[in-house]
Amino acid sequence: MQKSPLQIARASYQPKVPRSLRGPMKLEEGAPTHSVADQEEIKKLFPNTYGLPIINLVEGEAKEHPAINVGVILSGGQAPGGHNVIAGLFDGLKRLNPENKLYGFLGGPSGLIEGKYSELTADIIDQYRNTGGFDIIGSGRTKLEETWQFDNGIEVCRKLNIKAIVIIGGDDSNTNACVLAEYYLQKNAGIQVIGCPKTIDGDLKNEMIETSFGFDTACKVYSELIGNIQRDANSAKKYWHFIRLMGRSASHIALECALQTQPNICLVSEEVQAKNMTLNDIVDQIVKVIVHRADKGLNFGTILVPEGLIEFIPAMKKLIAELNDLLAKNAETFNALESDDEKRQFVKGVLSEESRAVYRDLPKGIAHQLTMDRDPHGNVQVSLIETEKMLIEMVAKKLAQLKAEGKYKGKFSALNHFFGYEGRCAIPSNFDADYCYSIGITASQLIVAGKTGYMSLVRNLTAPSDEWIAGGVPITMMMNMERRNGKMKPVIQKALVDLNGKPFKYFEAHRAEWADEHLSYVYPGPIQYYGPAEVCDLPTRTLMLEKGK
Ligand code: FBP
Repeated sequence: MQKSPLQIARASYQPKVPRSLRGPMKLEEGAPTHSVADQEEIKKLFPNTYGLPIINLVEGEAKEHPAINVGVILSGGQAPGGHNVIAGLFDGLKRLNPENKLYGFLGGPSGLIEGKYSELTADIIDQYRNTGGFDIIGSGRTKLEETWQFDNGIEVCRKLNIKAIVIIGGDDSNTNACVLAEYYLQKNAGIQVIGCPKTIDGDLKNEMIETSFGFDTACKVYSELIGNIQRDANSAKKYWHFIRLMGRSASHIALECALQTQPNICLVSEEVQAKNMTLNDIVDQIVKVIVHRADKGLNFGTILVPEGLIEFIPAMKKLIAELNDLLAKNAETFNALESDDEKRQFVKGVLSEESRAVYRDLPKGIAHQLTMDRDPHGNVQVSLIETEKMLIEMVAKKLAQLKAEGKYKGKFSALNHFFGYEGRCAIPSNFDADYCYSIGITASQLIVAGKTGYMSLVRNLTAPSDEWIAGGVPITMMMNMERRNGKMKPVIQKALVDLNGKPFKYFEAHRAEWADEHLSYVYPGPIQYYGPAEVCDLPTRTLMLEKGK
């Protein structure tokens, strides 16, 4: 297979790991933990995995370990670094006992249920070290929630003599990991389950998990592209670029990209919700900046739009919640309707009066997208909703009105972009390559120590990698009860942008200056893999600001 010079060079990159992971290790246990909310309910649902202590890995003595077989699953959307988690897990297991075996379940969680797997040998692992993508075994979004699925998993694991499963996924997949761990303990199945924090969205973070892997690389890729667009905008001086960024509900990606590139406008969904803004308020806010810049002869600019925006406009949020419930309850009737118009009429008939009015006023395309299939976790597929195009349409209309009233003399020519899939499989940055490899080694240690219901944890990430702290956090500690598919369910609490947090505060303090005529664009350029640490190893601005750096 032909490889690029960078692919060849990256194959021999040795990820940096914390000092504690370099030699033999031992586990130190802290105090018992509690879930972030709804403690009584979570405790009742997870009697065996609730309240476990936090674990730290420290240097220890070499010990002999009997050989074990482990299975690994990649779950959900791709995120740079997934292959390195698997490589770290593989190397960690082989170091503990060269007879240890690692099996990869193919195509995501369904591989476990259907018994589709392949053994991951050294030859295979070597081809995927420090590469982007999840293609080593593939990924999928099947939700593990039914007893028959768990029981199939037991049979498959027994056949392969698998003692532990590692699930690499986001908040929903790690919730599943915990449900599975609890079930296997209740059944005395002898199968441990360990989770790993993956998602470019950056919303799987909390007191213990400082960031999910993939966020760093994806944001750097998008920021490079945004920087390039800003330089183009500043050269041609004729387009407004509306750039929608992936990230599902939370605006972490948009905010991080704004911190890296200093665009003229960046919308933050969490702020829209907190200020109870309507779609019209958002349009007015954009128009104000465009008119102001036009007055100074600047008919160009950049606007970052988080993909989850629409869900955070309070009236829209209410509408989506109603749609989620009614689609879950009336799935059969709804799906039996043939035309889009019939579906629209049906929906209008069952919505509350307030939501009906919002639904009726939406552009048809957006209204249709809101009733399309949910993902297996019941989420609206926001990556399919073209919010940036809707905003361009609405802004153009408003500017035309202002022009007619003599209040706007500029020229508005807009281009739309959506950056998401471009960054999910990029070659992991040094940060993600090192972080993921360390997460993988840590998972191998949690497994041989017999732990289950834990997430592999590496923290202190703004310090040099030498000083990172590895260990495990009980997944139940991150849980609360939320409404999903019309029912209350235990789930890992999603981290949204904290409007009192330092990254948002920094953005808030500078955005007026970035919006104005003073050209403050920053051009981050491509990810650098080789060179000085201050260019190549820096974590995200979000993480640095959160840690007061
Ligand atoms: P995960 O939450 O599974 O990590 O997925 C992240 C993500 O890229 C979101 O940002 C996006 O909304 C979604 O996946 C897109 O899903 P799909 O890959 O199914 O199109």
